[in-house]
Amino acid sequence: MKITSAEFLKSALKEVDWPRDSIPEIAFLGRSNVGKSSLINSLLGVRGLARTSSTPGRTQLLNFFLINSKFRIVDLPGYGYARAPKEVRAEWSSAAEEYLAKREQLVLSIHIVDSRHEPSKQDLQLHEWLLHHHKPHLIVATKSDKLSKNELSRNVKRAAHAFKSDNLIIYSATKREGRDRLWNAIEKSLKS
Ligand SMILES: Nc1nc2c(ncn2[C@@H]2O[C@H](COP(=O)(O)OP(=O)(O)OP(=O)(O)O)[C@@H](O)[C@H]2O)c(=O)[nH]1
Ligand SMILES: [Mg+2]
Repeated sequence: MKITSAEFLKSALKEVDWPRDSIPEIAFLGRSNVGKSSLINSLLGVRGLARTSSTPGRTQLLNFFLINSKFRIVDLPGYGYARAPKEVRAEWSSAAEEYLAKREQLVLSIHIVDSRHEPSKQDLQLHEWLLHHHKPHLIVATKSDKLSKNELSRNVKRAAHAFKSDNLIIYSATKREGRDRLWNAIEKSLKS
């Protein structure tokens, strides 16, 4: 896909503040610090559009980006960030959950996992939830540049087994690996 424009629209937590139109949306979700915001930037080819950080919990709100005036990308807060205060943690996850459960124009959820690590309990729970609620989704194993070829192949097999899915996209935000495959999947979901 050719990106002609990519702009940050707004950050929001509660439903009343989400954009009120029917433009299709693609959501990015996954554990805190897994590389969601970096993936969005590399996908769009715009450095610094989504804020990234080496400290987990950087993205605390739902961030909406308008792409080509046609669809939106939504950067959701990460889960599993243990150091946040309990009340804050509850509010983040409930906002992300509320979004996933309610948003009618959500056409695809992109579930990002770290290719180095075995899927966590929360990764598997989220996957189960998406399946159970018939939400179109795909799994992206990112930070592939941090592994050797052998390690990567072993880990991807392990993740495919854990998620009971052989449809994982391997990605690297630094090397831009997997970008074309991911764009193809996004374009398909926007057409259907
Ligand atoms: N080597 C490498 N580093 C990456 C990659 N993707 C992300 N990172 C690094 O991982 C750290 C976290 O990235 P973010 O994109 O901020 O992660 P996030 O999932 O948005 O984090 P939160 O918003 O805190 O939930 C940063 O230091 C990034 O530079 C990748 O593909 N390769
Ligand atoms: Mg982020």
